[in-house]
Amino acid sequence: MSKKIITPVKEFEDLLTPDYKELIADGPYNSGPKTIDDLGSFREIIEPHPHCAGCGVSLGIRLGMASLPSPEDTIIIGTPGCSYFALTQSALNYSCTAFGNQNSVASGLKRMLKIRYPEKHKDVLVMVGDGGVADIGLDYTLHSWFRGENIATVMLDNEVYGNTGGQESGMTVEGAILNMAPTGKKFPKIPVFEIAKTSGCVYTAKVTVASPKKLGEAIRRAILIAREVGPTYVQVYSPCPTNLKFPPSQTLAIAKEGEKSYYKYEEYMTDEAKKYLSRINES
Ligand SMILES: Cc1ncc(C[n+]2csc(CCOP(=O)(O)OP(=O)(O)O)c2C)c(N)n1
Ligand SMILES: [Mg+2]
Repeated sequence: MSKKIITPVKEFEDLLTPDYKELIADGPYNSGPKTIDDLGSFREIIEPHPHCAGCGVSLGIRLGMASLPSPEDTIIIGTPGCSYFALTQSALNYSCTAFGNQNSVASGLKRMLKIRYPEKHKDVLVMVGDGGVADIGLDYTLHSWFRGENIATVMLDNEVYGNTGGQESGMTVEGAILNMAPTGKKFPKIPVFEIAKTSGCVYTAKVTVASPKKLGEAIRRAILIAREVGPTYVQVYSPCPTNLKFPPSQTLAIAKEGEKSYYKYEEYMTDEAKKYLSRINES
């Protein structure tokens, strides 16, 4: 893959918006490696993007994009949901699948990339919503973990089907009342994080958008470990002001509250994953 991921057709160059020109000239990797500390000093997404004010998902995506170990050699696989909108407006390789199908598509793609580029790591990162992982895509997600596929899966957990107006997902908290769940969710959040550990994931982390450094480190580790050890999973609490009906200015405060109560930071890795990490960190 080339660092020139978005190359406009010559005839259209002049017609591009200044934002788009900036994304090409100063994207997340065209001008050297970027980290979360550099966010705000480079263009990682075209604005205005169609996310609601205070969107936790778009923040999670921005932080994730600034944490990729090799952005130019990464392809992000998504699925319908709010995340689609930011990911299609970034300067990264991205492909959207049929809803729920993401880990199957990612598995095939990763296998193909290993054959096509045996001498290089090509990272396949699944980045989708809670409905995509925990509901409609759960079967395909689990089976990619059972098979030990070398892919990293990130769930942007806004605890709702945000994109379709507020249905409950398996990750919605018990009792939550949503636009299209007016009598309240009847059962607790599905323990996908725990399931990941017992389904073949060699690295898992639970983080929130209120702790950017932890989030960035988790995604970086998940991608690195997935290269050689096995499937990895990161669950990111990304609160949704529109559907959960809190003021957009409160997203970080709500995420922070979650971090202190039911969304505490957790990280798990197998001994093999630990050894791999220390080996590559030393070299
Ligand atoms: C096969 C299929 N079923 C249903 C839909 C409709 N659909 C699109 S997005 C979505 C919900 C997405 O929820 P989630 O994965 O939590 O992402 P969010 O929008 O909350 O970020 C649904 C049900 C679809 N596009 N395809
Ligand atoms: Mg959701």
